[in-house]
Amino acid sequence: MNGSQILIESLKREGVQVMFGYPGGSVLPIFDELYDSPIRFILTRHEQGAAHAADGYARATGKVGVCIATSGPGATNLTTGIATSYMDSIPVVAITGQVKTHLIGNDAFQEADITGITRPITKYNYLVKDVKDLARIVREAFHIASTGRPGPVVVDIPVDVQTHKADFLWPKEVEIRGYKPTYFGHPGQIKKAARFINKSKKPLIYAGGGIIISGAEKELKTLAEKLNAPVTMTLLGLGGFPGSHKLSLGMLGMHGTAFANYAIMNADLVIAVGARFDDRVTGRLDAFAPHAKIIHIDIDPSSISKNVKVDVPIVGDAKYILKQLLEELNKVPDTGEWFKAIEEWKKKHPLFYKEGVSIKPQYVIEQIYEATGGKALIATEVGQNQMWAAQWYKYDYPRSFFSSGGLGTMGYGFPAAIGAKVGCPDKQVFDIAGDGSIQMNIQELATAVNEKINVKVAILNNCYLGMVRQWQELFYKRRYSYTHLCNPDFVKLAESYGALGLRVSKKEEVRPAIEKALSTENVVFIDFQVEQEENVFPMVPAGEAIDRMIGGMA
Ligand SMILES: Cc1ncc(C[n+]2csc(CCOP(=O)(O)OP(=O)(O)O)c2C)c(N)n1
Ligand SMILES: [Mg+2]
Repeated sequence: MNGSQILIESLKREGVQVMFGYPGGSVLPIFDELYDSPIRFILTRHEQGAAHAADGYARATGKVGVCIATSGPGATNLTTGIATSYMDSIPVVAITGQVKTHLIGNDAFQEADITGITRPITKYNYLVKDVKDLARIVREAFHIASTGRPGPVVVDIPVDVQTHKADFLWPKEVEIRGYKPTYFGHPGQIKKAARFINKSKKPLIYAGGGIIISGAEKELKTLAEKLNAPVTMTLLGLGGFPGSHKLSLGMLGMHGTAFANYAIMNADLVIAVGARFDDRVTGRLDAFAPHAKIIHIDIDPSSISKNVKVDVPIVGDAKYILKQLLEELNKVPDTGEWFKAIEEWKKKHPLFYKEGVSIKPQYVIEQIYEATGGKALIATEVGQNQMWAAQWYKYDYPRSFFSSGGLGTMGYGFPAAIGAKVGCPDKQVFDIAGDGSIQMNIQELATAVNEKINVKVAILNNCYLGMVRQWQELFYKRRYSYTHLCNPDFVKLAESYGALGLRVSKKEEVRPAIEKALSTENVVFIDFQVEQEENVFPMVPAGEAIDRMIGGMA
């Protein structure tokens, strides 16, 4: 077989059913092989779109997402998507073409040192120098991407390697020296954690994206119910515990609920599961959770005690460790008094927005929630739209919310929604977008329409780079420096691609437009002309302790 045949055969053996990408000179042999391969190929209109679509597919299905691009500019266009997946621990294999082996280092046409460029934004990367190594490398790449703390892996394949011949040798097992993720928690540490839990009167579970990655949602729910302990989630943890459950406090952190932030600042025990104490969660570090002992369960040993010193570190997979912990727990803490305090905060400081005659963006999200019965898959862009989508839709299911948390990539949501819809064709998929962000990958309208990937895009059109404007309003004396947007006509724009465009300028049109989008067998853009200077509250100003919130209090 030649290298391209070996690649495609390897992808098939890995169970790859779909790839997203864009062709070019250095991947021509691979594309020739794809031409009559059973793998569904989705031609995006920009490589960044392909990388985000592969990421959205991975988040929605739990499988490894695959994208491909040519050398040089094709490969560099993937990098924002790769970095997005890296920051959020998403399993993606990105295949890039490379110039011929003997030209590497010669500043050849369309040469970019993509293994060098992506070293800090991949879990691992490979330059395939010999076709004999290709099958093994692909096998390893999928293994590394999907095990332990997942992440993106780049496989860079020079175009001559794609045509060189070798026998197809598929390794039975993967054996990588120095790479052995730990799955089971240390029994001594589990016992210690159980002792801390037994002594606690004000426990709080702080759940991150690791819950969803490890499929630990059932164990988490059992634990929370057994302890009668409140649960707060990070942005990436949304859906890991049902948002409508009575023990849910919603999201914590910079734009978290006031009661979640008060809870973590008053808890005597924080059980952090698959979360990494990101600065958007902790606020001022030396003031974070001052009264709490901290148990930290995480598969990545390097994230333990990285930002916050913890009392009981447990390295391993969240699902296994929660199972182990549940077996160890016999006494259940009495959390009655704790819940009284929490109920008080909930009553005093609920999530809140002021209704008016204009369309409030929060109202749009609530209506999407109601119209879909909370069963849709929701991708977001970045900015206010993202935070409102996190606050006002209740995520009851894992793998139902896709957002660029770590990198905060504008332009992520639309292609990610496309990838999610490809992975879950029977689900309604929304991208909750900002008018700024949607224009960063608007070209993917062509992909969605041509491939009949019927995602719905709800643009919260505030004519601003809203989140930046909010900071300018609050911290830069309302000097709106280059954040006002003069937008295209989104309805005409959608129509020009063959999608349905709807404009909504009155409150009473909101729900009918959502219903119309849901019943339309096409890609739909809804231009919601929302209140322009609405702010996301509550808000913890940068560098403050997370109970020092401003705004949004009823
Ligand atoms: C690629 C990229 N560039 C810049 C930023 C900085 N940024 C964060 S939010 C934001 C504004 C987003 O505007 P819009 O998409 O309209 O969303 P809104 O906040 O108005 O809902 C900007 C510029 C970013 N996150 N990503
Ligand atoms: Mg905006």
